[in-house]
Amino acid sequence: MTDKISFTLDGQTVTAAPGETIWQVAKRAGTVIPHLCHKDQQGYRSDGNCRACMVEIEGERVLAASCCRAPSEGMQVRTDSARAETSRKLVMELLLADMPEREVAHDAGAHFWDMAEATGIAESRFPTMDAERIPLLDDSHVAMRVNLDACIQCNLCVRACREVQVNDVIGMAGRGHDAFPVFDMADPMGDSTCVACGECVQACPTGALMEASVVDADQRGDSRDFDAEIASVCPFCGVGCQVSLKVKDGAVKKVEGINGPANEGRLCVKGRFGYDYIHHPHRLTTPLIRRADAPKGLNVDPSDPSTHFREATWEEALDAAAQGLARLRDAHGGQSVAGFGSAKCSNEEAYLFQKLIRQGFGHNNVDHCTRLCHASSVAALMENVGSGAVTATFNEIENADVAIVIGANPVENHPVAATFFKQFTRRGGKLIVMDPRGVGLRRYASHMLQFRPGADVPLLNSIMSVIVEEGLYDQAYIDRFTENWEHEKQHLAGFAPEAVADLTGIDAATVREVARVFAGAQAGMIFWGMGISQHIHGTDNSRCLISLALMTGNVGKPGAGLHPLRGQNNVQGASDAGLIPMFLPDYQSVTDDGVRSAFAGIWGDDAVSPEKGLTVTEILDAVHAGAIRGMYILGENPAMSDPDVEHARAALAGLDHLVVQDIFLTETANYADVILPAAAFYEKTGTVTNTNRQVQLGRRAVAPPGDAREDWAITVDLANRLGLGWHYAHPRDVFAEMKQGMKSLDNITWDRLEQEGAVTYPSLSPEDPGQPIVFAEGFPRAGGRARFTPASVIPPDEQPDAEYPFVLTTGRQLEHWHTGSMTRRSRVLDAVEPQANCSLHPATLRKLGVAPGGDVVLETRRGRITLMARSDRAVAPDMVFLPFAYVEAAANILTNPALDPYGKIPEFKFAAVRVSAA
Ligand SMILES: Nc1nc2c(c(=O)[nH]1)N[C@H]1C(S)=C(S)[C@@H](COP(=O)(O)OP(=O)(O)OC[C@H]3O[C@@H](n4cnc5c(=O)[nH]c(N)nc54)[C@H](O)[C@@H]3O)O[C@H]1N2
Ligand SMILES: Nc1nc2c(c(=O)[nH]1)N[C@H]1C(S)=C(S)[C@@H](COP(=O)(O)OP(=O)(O)OC[C@H]3O[C@@H](n4cnc5c(=O)[nH]c(N)nc54)[C@H](O)[C@@H]3O)O[C@H]1N2
Ligand SMILES: [Mo]
Repeated sequence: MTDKISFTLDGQTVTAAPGETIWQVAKRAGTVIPHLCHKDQQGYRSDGNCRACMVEIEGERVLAASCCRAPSEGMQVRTDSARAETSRKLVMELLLADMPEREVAHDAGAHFWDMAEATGIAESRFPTMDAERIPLLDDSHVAMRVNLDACIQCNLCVRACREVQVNDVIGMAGRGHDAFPVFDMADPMGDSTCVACGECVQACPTGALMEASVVDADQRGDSRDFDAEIASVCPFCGVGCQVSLKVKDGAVKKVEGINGPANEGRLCVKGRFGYDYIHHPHRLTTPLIRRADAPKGLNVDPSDPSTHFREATWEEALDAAAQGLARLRDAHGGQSVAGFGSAKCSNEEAYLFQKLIRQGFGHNNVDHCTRLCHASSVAALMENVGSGAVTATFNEIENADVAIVIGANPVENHPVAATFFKQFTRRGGKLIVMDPRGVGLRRYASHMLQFRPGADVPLLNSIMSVIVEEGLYDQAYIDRFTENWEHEKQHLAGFAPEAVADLTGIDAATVREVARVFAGAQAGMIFWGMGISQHIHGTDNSRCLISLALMTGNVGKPGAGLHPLRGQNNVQGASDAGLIPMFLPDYQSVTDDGVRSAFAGIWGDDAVSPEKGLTVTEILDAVHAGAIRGMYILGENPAMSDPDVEHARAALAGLDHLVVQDIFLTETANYADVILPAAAFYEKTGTVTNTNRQVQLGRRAVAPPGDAREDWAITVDLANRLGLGWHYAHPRDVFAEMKQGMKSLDNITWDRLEQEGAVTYPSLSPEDPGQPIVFAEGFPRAGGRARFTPASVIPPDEQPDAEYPFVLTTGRQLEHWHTGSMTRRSRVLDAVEPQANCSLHPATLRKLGVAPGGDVVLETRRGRITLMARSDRAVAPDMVFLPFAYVEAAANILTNPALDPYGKIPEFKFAAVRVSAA
């Protein structure tokens, strides 16, 4: 089957790989055969319906559609025969008759016009379509326009929606010439269940479906009217979708997905339509210094900071920022200053930030949002696997037959990864979803375990106890690659599913079945998210997942692996780069003398302290205790994201000196003494590392507004004002230095990234695109063995009681990013989800006497908020789901700051709450 096929194409001998179509071979050979219903992007099935790509095959009576015809040995194919050309012309003429003229086209830059030209057709002899029969303009969606007079029924939008993104919103209704795309049954697009990924818009070859931003009031535009096209990486989540930015007049006009290793051309609503936050009038454009008499508090209007801040030159602001920190260092010691770095910035920026704190202040009090995120997962992975990163890319699900998704909601939070998960189920893969909420993936799940929140350890232990009881484990794998199995086995004996069903809410038969399905997999993957990590027993939760993978031998082979879905676009990279209080870059312990002396060699001094630093939440506690008096905060918004924000805000207010470097005047910046305006991601160059360990290059596409500057350059200037004598002219210089101390970057160079866009680490040679799967030959631990660490049941810190009878769980929504600083300033995203909201079960709302859309009061031991309540059957009757993006009803006024002892992560996913009608 692997044999190449030889055939002739227009008289030339060419070869095809098995499965290749004539169209693909022709393209490789330099002949682009006209095509409309065929999309040259991975994931699109050829349909062969438009007949624009017909070729002649010798000996065959009828012409063949080259996009879906595979060549056979010795076949003689002509793209240039008179018959083929005449046929393609006829098709184009017929289609042209159905389209508005190019002068008045919805999209004068549509792919269709190129193809008409390539076919040699400028006008049609045929009568135009009867306008009466065409559905009217549908402008019901904020982000997209539907103009079906340009529809050629090619069906690409249906395939985009159903087969690529697997959303099943678009279908064709009507017959023959009167068949048109419809949304759901026949809703206007804006009222349908469309999630606005825009895949259909990207696929449409004619402009029948278009970005609203490209057309004017008369529905005319030109998608190719841009000045430059720049390849970069989406700045939102850890999937790391590669994008092409179309820039016009210095602004991003439109975004398209390109073929990155993670996204294969796909995007979600934030990546495609959420880019415009960078052009929002609230952008910080000038350095700001607090007015002497301005009180610190949440009191600054981001559209007019002049009440509390005055504009300053960069010189003045950098001097003030550095002198304030240096004064504290000199008066109280370096320990009195701490830093929060950013997972929204590049690897180079993260690296420089941790270097500034370590070198400039002689200690390790530097951390970032990973602490609130996968810190517990990383703690468990480091402990038991020897490495914190994923063992396999999420795309490996292609080779799996079973997958578990637990405590993660990828349809909303990693939407492009979710498209691959959904496709996996369409191919027959078994998907086991475990979540207290009926998350979007449940529609695709073979097993949906909607269990009690906080009961992950008993649930996972009961699954593993069945695997032990029924002898379904992989003894050969366990013997060869693990340690502590006997102990784990004994421990699990106490967790028969019948014994823990009351705790988990899942009946024993279901648990047994799930255990058999997962243990029976040829290759199984485990994906997890914040539902696992954000608990006081988050490390135990992850230990269970690691044990489950190990006992079934599901690590280190295709289609198998452990994959904590990383959150921020660069949280993997920021952690790798050393924005962690116990680790220098590449997770090398600050307590290790050899490691410190290696960095002393690279940095030219022995500034690194051998003492582990404080974590995010410990730093804020230390501010309250008076031990920390100054902070440098880069691209984080703890005044919204920290658990117990009243405590965090009081800490920020109590600092003697706070420097905030952000793109907006955030809630955190409200407490700043100096605000440094930064360039946003699309305004700078740098590398980022996604959840798949793929290091990718972001390229500057537009200039930053006003005097805003790239983060790395600001940090360098501050370092030099602190006396550090740094010389970096470009992020590439920083990257070169990082490579000296980071083996993970071996074989990855800036030049390679410029050429290839992405390289996965580890990369074994200068040619190796990187290893999607690691640990086939053992683990980076003593003896090459991974470890089973048994986990016992620890209940959540704050149980519901008579006073606070509900369980509060917090998380995310598709359209908003964390604290809302970016997405609430994006026109489309804010229009789709404009109002603070929480979700309750309809029966609960009825009992409370609140109509869906009415207001409720949520109260915990820490505070209260009032906001709109949605009715949602996916939420258990005794739970409230609350997103944390809305300052006017900030979730973290309510959440419990109790910490996991290993990862030091707070229990964002469980608090006791009282709910009442407002
Ligand atoms: N749209 C959007 N996407 C994002 C982000 C965003 O802000 N907005 N943020 C990014 C970041 S940094 C991160 S870390 C990721 C997070 O991505 P996810 O991990 O998917 O995030 P969450 O919505 O916080 O929580 C996931 C799930 O945990 C479930 N859960 C709650 N309690 C429990 C429990 O006790 N056990 C289990 N097993 N599950 C429970 C919730 O019901 C929820 O469905 O998303 C990234 N992507
Ligand atoms: N209740 C609750 N709270 C949570 C969580 C939860 O599930 N529930 N999840 C936690 C998790 S997983 C995370 S990761 C944290 C996230 O917490 P944060 O990291 O504090 O949240 P973001 O809103 O992402 O903050 C990023 C900041 O970076 C700025 N920014 C964006 N781009 C740039 C840039 O290029 N340069 C600079 N200098 N700044 C930039 C943005 O304006 C924003 O202010 O929240 C945590 N808090
Ligand atoms: Mo996160």
